[in-house]
Amino acid sequence: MSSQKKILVIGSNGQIGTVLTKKLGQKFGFENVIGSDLRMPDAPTKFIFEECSVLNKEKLEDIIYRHKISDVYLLAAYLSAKGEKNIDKAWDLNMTGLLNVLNFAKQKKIQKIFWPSSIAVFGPSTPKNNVQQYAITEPTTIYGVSKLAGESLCHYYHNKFGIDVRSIRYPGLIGWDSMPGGGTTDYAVDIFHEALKNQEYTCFLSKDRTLPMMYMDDAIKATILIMEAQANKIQIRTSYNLSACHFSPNELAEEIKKYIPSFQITYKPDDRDQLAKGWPASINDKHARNDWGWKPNFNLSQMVSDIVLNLRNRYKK
Ligand code: NAD
Ligand code: AKB
Repeated sequence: MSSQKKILVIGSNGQIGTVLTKKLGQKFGFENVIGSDLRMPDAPTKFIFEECSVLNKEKLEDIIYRHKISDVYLLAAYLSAKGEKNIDKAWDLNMTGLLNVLNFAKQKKIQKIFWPSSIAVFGPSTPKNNVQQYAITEPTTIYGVSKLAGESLCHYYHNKFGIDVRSIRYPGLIGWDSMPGGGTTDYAVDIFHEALKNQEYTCFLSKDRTLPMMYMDDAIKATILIMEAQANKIQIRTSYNLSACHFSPNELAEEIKKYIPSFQITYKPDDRDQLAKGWPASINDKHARNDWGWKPNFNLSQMVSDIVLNLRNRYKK
C-alpha cells in the first residue's frame, strides 16, 4: 500500500460531501480526493468522481484498488425524515454500507474510516439539556436506531480487529453551499433561501423546538480534526458528542430579521416536529474538546451573518 494519503468520500454529492470534498481537496490536493455517489454530480468537480453505490461491494473494491485508497469518509445514508418513510431501505443503506467499508479495513484494503453518527441516537428518555456522552440512548427513529447500531459496530470492529474508525455525533448542520437531503433539521437551511428569495417561510417545526445545531464550517473542521488526530487521542470508538450552538426556529428567525427586516415566519409543524421532540436541546461535548482539541468557531449570530453574506452574493449573480 502506498504511503500517500488517498481519500474516498462516499456520498460526495450530499449536503456534507459537497463541502467536505472541496476542503479535503484544498488540504491534500484534488488529485488525492475521489468522490463517489449514486449519480454524477450536477456541476463539474475538481476531484475525481466515480459513480457507485456503497452497497455494490465489487465496484467499490475496484475503486479502492484502482485509486489506492487509504482513508474513507462514509457519508451515504438515509437521514431521519426520509428514513421513517423507507424503513427497510434506511436500515440496509445505513448498516450494510458501513459493514462493507469496515470489512475493507478488516481486509487491510484501507487504513482509516470516518463515519458520522448523529444526535438522533438520543431519544425521549435522554435528559433534554447538556446531554452527556454516556447519557441514555433509546432512539425512536429507524435512523437513530441504525446510528446507534453503527456506533456499536465501529466499537466492535475497533476492539476486535484494531480498525481505525473515527466518529462524531453531528448535530443538525447548516450551510449555504449545499442543500440537505431528508433530515429533521433541514428547516434551518431552507429558511435562509426562502428569506432571501421570498421574505417568508413556513416552518415544519414548532416555534420553540430547540435543537443542537452547527455551522457547516465547524462540522468540516471537526471532521478533519478527528481524522488527523493521533490514533491514541481517540479514546471513544463509538462516537463523540459534538456541540457548537442550540436554538429554536423562532430564535433563528429573529436573527435573520436583523438582516432582512421584512422576513415573516409562520409555523405548520408536521411529522418531523415529533421526531425533533424526542431529541436533546443541547449537548455536552467535553470529551471531544479534551481528547482531540475540538472547539467551534461559530455561534448563532456569527453563523447567520456568514450565511446571509454568502447567499446574498450567490443570488446577486
Ligand atoms: P445527504 O442525504 O445530503 O447526502 C447523502 C449522499 O449519499 C447523497 O448524495 C446520496 O445520493 C448519497 N447516497 C445515497 N445512497 C447511496 C448509495 N447507496 N451509495 C452511494 N451514495 C449514496 O446526507 P448528509 O447530510 O450529507 O449526511 C452525511 C452523513 O452525515 C450521514 O451519515 C448523516 O447521517 C450524517 N449526519 C448528517 C447531519 C446533517 O445535519 N446533515 C447530521 C447528523 C449526521
Ligand atoms: C437529521 O435531521 O436527520 C440530521 C441529523 C440531526 O442527524 N440532520
